[in-house]
Amino acid sequence: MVENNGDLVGADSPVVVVANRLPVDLVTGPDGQSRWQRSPGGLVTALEPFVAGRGGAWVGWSGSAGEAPEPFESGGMSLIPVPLQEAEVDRYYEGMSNASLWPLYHDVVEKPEYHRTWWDTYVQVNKRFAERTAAVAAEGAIVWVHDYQLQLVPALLRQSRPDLTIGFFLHIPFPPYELFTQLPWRSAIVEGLLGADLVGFQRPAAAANFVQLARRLHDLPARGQQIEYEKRTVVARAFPISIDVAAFDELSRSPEVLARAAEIRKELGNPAKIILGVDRLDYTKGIGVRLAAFQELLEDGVIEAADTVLVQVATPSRERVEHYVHMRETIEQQVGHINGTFGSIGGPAVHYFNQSMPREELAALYRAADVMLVTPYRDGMNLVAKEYVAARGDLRGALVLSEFAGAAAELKQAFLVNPHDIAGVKSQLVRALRVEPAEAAKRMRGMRRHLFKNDLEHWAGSFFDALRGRAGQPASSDDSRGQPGAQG
Ligand code: ADQ
Repeated sequence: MVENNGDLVGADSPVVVVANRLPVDLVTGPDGQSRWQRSPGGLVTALEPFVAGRGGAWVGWSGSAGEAPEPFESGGMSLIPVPLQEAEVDRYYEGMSNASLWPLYHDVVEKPEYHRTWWDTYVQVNKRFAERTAAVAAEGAIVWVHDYQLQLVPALLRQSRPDLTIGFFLHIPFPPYELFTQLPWRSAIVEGLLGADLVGFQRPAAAANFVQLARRLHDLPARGQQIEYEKRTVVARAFPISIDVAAFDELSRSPEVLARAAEIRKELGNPAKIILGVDRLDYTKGIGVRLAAFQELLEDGVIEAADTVLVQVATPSRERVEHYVHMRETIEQQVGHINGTFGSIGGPAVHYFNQSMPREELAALYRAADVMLVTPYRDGMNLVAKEYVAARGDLRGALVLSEFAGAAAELKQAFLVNPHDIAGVKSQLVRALRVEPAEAAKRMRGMRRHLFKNDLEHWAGSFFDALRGRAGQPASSDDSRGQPGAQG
């Protein structure tokens, strides 16, 4: 066991979150001084109440390569930076995480690359995260590890600290046996995850894929959501992530956001219909599909650029990974082609922004948009779809949503589409553009009712409850209540 160092910030933490990134970013203020600022992400908001104020710690990378800062206190939490050298960022993060695991777990939308040097670094970095965690976790602590960058941490941690209760949550999809097994290091990853007491996924189907892998690849006894492994029971089940629904609802009703929404409409030339896409610029998000559907509808004469515009906001992302550079060029060419053909002076058909936007501006865009287009080929959940619904307290607007987003299992009243079927995307988009207000309101009301019951606090709370329930005991039969096997 790694001995706790009493002098260390965060030593003896009863709750530890482990994630690739710390919940803060280093920003330089107007006075030229650098300081840590809480990251805008929803995950921080969701986990903070369970970590802060309980002497909890968060282990993660600061976001800059090189030497790591000393552990420090922030927002009631002890933050424990894990150092990553430039070459490790290349191999562990951009390589193994984002060019091997990311495409493999997203149905091989792009071809994953496998390199032994990337894998070796992934193992090395996972060890470092596990060591840091072991050094700060109190005896019998609860540890919650996040996402595909850290899949070996549960087993590494259990080796040195069998006293801990370990949970793992995968934010992205988990592929079926037939795809997963192409990974040269498939057994190591499955064994890494089996180090946890509770493995959480976005959808029941992903949990079922994992149970099946354990059974077929490792010949382990498994039933329903439970896998027997090394005299322990590992539970695999779905915990669909959500957003702070009430906060987004409130923000989108504020006079400032409503005024900005009206202004956006005006700035766009008061078109009859505004179609909106908001994504991280990623090949899994299907941005090209929606541009193609929009273009064909213009060509067919079903819609006219003079009264129907598409606004696409795409946050720059992973710009050092090759697939992303190529995709960005393709999308920008597509936008250029549509505007060259259908735009007019001062009146483009597609308004494309390769930028990140403040939440207030996003809320105003959601509020201004008649149709929200969310068309990923595969997505763990997709929070944008949930944000749009949360922003439509006026019960107007229509959501077109890919069946392959985790959110589709919950937002059943959306106009669901198969993003591989462009004719289907076109016809659902037209339906959404022409939906009667009464039907739109009925759909929106149903989706909002679901979201208000299943918000971010509910997600984090139910994971922590399930994890605490696993502390020092074999799984009870209650763990398998109401969780279907392979569907979803
Ligand atoms: P992501 O792939 O990043 O997350 P998503 O769930 O859609 O995808 O979340 C994106 C977030 O970024 C949203 O909150 C959105 O508002 C914000 N965002 C997007 N574009 C923006 C822009 N231009 N400016 C500012 N903000 C922008 C991964 C998985 C998802 C899973 C989440 C959470 O891939 O499937 O839902 O984790 O588990």
